[in-house]
Amino acid sequence: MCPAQGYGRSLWLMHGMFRANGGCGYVKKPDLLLRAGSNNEVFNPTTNFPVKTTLKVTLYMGDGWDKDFDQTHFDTYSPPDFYAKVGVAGVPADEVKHKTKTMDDNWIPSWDEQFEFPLTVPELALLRIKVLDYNLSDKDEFAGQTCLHVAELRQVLEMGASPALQVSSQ
Ligand SMILES: [Ca+2]
Repeated sequence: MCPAQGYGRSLWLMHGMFRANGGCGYVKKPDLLLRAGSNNEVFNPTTNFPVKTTLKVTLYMGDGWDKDFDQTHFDTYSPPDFYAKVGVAGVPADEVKHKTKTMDDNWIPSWDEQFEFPLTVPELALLRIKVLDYNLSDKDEFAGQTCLHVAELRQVLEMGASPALQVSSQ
């Protein structure tokens, strides 16, 4: 994760979007944005499409903060209390956010939690993972984030289930 604080939400989404296609800077528009319908209508993101695929995200653990940050960077007298926000940005129907539990006083949090995102337009979906340090009386502190193009995630077949995408946090 890149601890670049100060990046706005839209800038991070752009960053994730253009990381696709090998990061060459060119990402082809998905076909659904290029095709016109039978009555020459264009794609309408607010249309309710059926669920096309379900993105399953397992957040196992996070590591590396103790090497990149000073021991007192997050909490002065104890290790940080990390939790992660996991969400999808895309068409309105697909925009869902989840949150892991907070791992108190631990530089290497092991959340081991799974979240499911039913996606109606996976072609336009970006997976966003953000880690914060929980603080009881103060504002939670940003610790890192990443944004991934769902269409480029590796597809795995699970026994007895429909095709699903699976990633682990980086
Ligand atoms: Ca804290």
